[in-house]
Amino acid sequence: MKCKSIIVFMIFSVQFLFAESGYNLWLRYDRITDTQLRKHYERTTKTIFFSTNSAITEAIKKEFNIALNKLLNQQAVFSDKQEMADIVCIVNPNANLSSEEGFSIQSIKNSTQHLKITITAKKGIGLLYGSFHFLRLLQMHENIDSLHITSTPSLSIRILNHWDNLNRYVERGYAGISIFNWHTLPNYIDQRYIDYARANASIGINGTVLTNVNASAQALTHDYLLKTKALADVFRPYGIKVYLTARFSAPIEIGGLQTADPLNSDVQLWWKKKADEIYSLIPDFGGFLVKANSEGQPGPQNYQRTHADGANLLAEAVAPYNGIIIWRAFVYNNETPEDRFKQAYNEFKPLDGSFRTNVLLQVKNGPIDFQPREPFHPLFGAMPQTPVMMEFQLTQEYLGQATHLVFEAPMFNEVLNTDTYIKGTNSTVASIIDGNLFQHRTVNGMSGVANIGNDINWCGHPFAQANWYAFGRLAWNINLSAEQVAGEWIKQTFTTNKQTVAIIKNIMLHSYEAMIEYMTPLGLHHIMGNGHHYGPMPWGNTLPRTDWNPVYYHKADNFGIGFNRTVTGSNALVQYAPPLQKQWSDSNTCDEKYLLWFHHISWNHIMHSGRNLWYELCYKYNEGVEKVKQITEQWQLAKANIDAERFHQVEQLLIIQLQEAEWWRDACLLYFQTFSKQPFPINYPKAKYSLAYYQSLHFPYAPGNGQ
Ligand code: GCW
Repeated sequence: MKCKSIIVFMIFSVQFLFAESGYNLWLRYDRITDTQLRKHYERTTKTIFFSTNSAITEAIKKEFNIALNKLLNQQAVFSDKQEMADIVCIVNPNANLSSEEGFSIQSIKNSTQHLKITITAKKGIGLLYGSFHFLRLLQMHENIDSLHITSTPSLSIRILNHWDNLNRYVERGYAGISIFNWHTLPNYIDQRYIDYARANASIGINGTVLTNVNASAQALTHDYLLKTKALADVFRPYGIKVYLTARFSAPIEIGGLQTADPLNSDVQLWWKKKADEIYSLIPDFGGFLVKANSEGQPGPQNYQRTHADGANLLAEAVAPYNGIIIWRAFVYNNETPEDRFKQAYNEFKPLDGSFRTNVLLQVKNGPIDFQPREPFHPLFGAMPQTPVMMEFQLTQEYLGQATHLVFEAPMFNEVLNTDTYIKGTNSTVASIIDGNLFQHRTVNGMSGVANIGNDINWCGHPFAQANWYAFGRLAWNINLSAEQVAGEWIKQTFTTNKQTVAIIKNIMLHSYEAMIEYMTPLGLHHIMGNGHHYGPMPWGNTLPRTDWNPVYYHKADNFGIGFNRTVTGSNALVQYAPPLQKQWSDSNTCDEKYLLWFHHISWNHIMHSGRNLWYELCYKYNEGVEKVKQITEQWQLAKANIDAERFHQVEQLLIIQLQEAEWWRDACLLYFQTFSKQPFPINYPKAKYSLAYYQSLHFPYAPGNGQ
């Protein structure tokens, strides 16, 4: 009996050991089974030399240890003899690189045909990025015999925004609670903090905002700053700076002042002292991220001051320490009955030129709010004198949260590659945020609203990790294609098997368009359930504010559907450069993917396909559902080369996704049909339930919405 139970126990523990929880993300370093390749890599990585020693080089050594052990079953050996070493890591301040974070990797064969890899950087941090790059090549089973790589980041600030509250609740978080355990900090350092830093550093992320933009002043109290310092100390060897959100009313709430007026000298002094205190603990503190006068947050407008007054107040305080202020442009507390689309532009454009040089303006990719597809935000290009940062949302608040497989890199590409025409052709959004178009070459950046929580696999859906990965890689190299990023991620996360990589890549690259089609095709937007933002609710709600009501956005009536933002409507189009205005203001030349963003279109309008709008809508919604079906089938083909645990997780999630894609299609179309009054196409799949049923549905519990 005893013996039997020991055997059973052993079987379980072996299974447990080899189960793939997803915890290791893309730093999985799966053992290389191709003997020839492994032997070659082993020979090339036997000894490693470092020209310098620092906390960063220690971090690199640890990573080599982990990686070589797992990939090759080889201990990393560090040698102090450069000539003898196989991998030579050199810090050379005079290296021919345009950035202190950049690196070069060269492989050279010596006279005896022995391969030597040299990684060079101006500083330790560049070596860290170069080493991670090299390890990525090994993980992807790349040929390393003739490497001639030089790489420098496109952007200087590559930063995650955590919408994490101090009580570990994550606003719009779908992967558990916050990984930052403020209760046990500063004394308890969770291994997870180190693994988080490793993961970020491996893709070039160099900053993290630890706290929610809906901020608590408590984060700025001394006790909490000690906790932040503990995290900063863990992250520093990985090149990651910490930032906090600043609640504008903090001088009142924790400073005992009567006002937070940015022009008040006591307020100014309070922030200066706060900055002194922070920097005495964390000398490389990044700065503050601020959401002000938006969705009920306090801000300078409470004192009849401008956003620039507010931003400059904080910028002044952190300037002596080279800190920065990231001021968000996501504002819509405007009570005048103006199209919400226009508000950020209207408030911020006049302030161009009035921000201190250490202020960056952070703008969401589109003008409304992280909808499945938005045209780019017209503030990109509108403020030449201000460095404008991109804010993407990795947590899929409006993109199926953590149950839908949606790879966001195609969306990042789409937005970044769009031509704004603001300075003639080739004025892409990318060229604005990377500082090339308006010469903001020293500070520029990109933020990703993190999709990270304490779920074992960090992001909830096994594929959601890919959005974190893609964000980091694109912030490093803004020109990477979704396809390239997907390929890299799959090989490191799932398998290097060519066929399976191709299958999964195909799934990922089609997932974004599929989701748009089954949720909000042809430029529909903001028709989701209110509050939790999950599932369809085009019929609207009874909330007092019109801009919280889906019917405000789709404006369906007996004539047609869509928001008229042309000159005969809200004229939001005037915020774009003339060539785009021209193209988008004519419903015949407007890209159909944006049609209902800009036009109220007749149900009988003939689309490029030859179908009328109603039929096109039916077609698109169903096409989205069909694409999910295809994805589900394709996933089965990947089974042979994927670990059973993650295969099954995704398999189950795809079933939910398919049901919900059908839910979106049927609920939206039944509702819109009450206006179009046209039949469904012949042989169209019959809705499972009636409109009344969908309308009476008590929405399933969805996380991320509430304290
Ligand atoms: O999309 C909305 C979210 C809010 C969020 C806000 C913002 C942090 O629903 O939860 O608040 O955007 O970006 O500030």
